[in-house]
Amino acid sequence: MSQNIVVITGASSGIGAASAKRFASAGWRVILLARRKDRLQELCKEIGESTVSFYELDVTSLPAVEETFAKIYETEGNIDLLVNNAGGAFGLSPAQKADIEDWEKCIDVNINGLIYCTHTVLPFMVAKNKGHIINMGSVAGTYPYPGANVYGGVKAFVQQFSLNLRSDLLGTAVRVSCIEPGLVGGTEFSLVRFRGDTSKVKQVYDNTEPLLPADVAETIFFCAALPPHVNINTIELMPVSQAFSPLTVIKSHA
Ligand code: 8X3
Repeated sequence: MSQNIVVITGASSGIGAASAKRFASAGWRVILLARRKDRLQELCKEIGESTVSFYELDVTSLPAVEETFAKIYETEGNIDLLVNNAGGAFGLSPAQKADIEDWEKCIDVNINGLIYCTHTVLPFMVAKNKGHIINMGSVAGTYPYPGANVYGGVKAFVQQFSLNLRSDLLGTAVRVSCIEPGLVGGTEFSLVRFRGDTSKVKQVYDNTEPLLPADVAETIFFCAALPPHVNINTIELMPVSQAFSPLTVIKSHA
């Protein structure tokens, strides 16, 4: 039987890197995509260069995405699984104070990057009648919270886009899943969100036990490893230490 091939975007750290390790440990061939070449090189060395290779890629450039996937198909012959993991949040300001550049960046990486990769691989997967796309959503796509504004909006897009892909792909054997984690520690998510302000990052994770990248990677692997007739549409996961707040009402002063 031929080796399964997974392509992971945003693979240089956090959930992407943990997923690379999880799939490699199960005997998959892993292709890493990200912007930071030095990190990708390190990860390749760590996992083992016979199992893993990488391409430097900014997913927000459609020509670069198309060129990179063309190279992958030429070299590898096939992609069994695409994990659309690249994404992130930029800032946590209330909407009325947010930078428009942060919103644009958020839309660019979380939506454009994801649809560019998806649009590029889908025709190949449908032609083979085989393949799986796993998109990284977030609890922010379902539950609003102060400061999430556009980040919550793009993750709601990822959730609904994933379900809509299922509608279009009905009648094919191509699978689509959306994984929606809550608080995940051990990633650069908050460091990016707070522009490197480590004291703010510390406040988010201090004295709590968040999910770890390996927990999310295990969930992604679970979806991929199920028999081909099973499609996980959506999985939402949170640490036990996280739950919902009540709706808030402001009382006027008497
Ligand atoms: C990250 C989860 O809760 O920090 O997507 O928005 S959360």
